[in-house]
Amino acid sequence: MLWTPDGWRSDAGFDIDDHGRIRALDAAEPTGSGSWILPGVANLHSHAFQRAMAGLAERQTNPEDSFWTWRETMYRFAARFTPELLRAVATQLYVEMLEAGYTTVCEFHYLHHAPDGRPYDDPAAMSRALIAAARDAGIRLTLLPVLYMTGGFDGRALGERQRRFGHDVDAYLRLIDTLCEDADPMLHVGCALHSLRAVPPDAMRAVLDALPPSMPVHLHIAEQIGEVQDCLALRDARPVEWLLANANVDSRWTLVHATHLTPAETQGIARSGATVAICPTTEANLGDGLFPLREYLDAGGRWGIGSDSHISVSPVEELRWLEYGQRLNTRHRNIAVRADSPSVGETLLRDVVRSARNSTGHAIGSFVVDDYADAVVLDPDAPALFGARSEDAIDRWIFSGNRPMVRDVYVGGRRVVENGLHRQRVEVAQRYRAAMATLMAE
Ligand code: NGQ
Ligand code: ZN
Repeated sequence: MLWTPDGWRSDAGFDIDDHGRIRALDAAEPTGSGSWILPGVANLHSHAFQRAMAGLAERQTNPEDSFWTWRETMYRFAARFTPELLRAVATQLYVEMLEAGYTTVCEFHYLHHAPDGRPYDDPAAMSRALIAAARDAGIRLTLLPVLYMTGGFDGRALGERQRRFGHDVDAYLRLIDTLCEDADPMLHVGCALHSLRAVPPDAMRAVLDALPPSMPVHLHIAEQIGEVQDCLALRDARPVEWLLANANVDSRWTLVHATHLTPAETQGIARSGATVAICPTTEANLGDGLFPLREYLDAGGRWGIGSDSHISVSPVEELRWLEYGQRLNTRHRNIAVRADSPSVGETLLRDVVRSARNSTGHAIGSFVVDDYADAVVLDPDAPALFGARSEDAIDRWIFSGNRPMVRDVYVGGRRVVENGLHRQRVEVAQRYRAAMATLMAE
């Protein structure tokens, strides 16, 4: 059974071309084998290196521990990475993503230079480590090199630990140009502005004017109350309010952590056609706050999910906690539904697949002709799926138990996960173990 934009189809299978794009759905290989086949999920937000510090920031450092003290711990850890270590950690992460059902990742990459801030001999060395990791794992990549220029809204210089993130506009555009030369069906290059506090307005305009108008643009927008207050103090507007007034925000934009919104901002994002990247497990872990999901859905807004700091690598957990956060907050059940879509799981997954193309720049998302055949096959032998019917299969996947139900994963028609296991998981984990020994030794 194939989950298409028209619902489940038992008569369909893929006919794909040499690049792994769907040529027809009326299909060579029938898929009616009792398996539930879903589109692969796009992970809209990742900082790959943070996978290696999952579980290492859960000890109190200060009675006032917050996002900002977590960030200090994260910066200390970030300082240890070389291109080789980044490649080993990212490959492990991408293998885990594929096993969980993510088939594309947007890598929001700001660890560009050596720890003292000097560019590597190859200024793209860290980006190339991520590209190599994605290729080794077989995941589709949207690489988003990040522009990071200032340490706050007041334009202060980067702190010592932030130096390896920095570029001026020209060097940044050169990096994008260099990376675009490597683009292929598995690699799309986009633009990321770290946040309004890290990119001055004139630099933002210069970069957006210089880049191709179709290129995806991602940025962290309003994760913390503190940054909303700073933005109000220095730009006389809240972050989303400022962005909507000062940039041509449209469907090429992805706003990450649009957590703190007024009703007018919620409406404004929805009207703009931008995508919000919600990262429920990281936002919970960092104590950010809750995205106003119901209001945003009512306004017709687009959104997708990201695993961000990778304290969890599972689309199931992101979607489950997105819904549960709303239930806890409103003391009601079944929040993410629509009049014509009473299943929470289906409503969530339908929105996620709909945002994939704009946000990643890849022809992906749904099982339709011309999209890549990126697919997740659920395991018909998983007890949680016994007796499943088309109307409850997706709800069972998202809301039932903790045993992974992903059996096989295909990227561009190529099987990379078989019986729940990535083909290279053993070798990749060995390299990760060695990398972790080095990272923990320092
Ligand atoms: C990041 N992470 O860039 O890794 C950020 C923290 C910041 C999240 N926002 C750093 N979750 O925003 O300054
Ligand atoms: Zn982030």
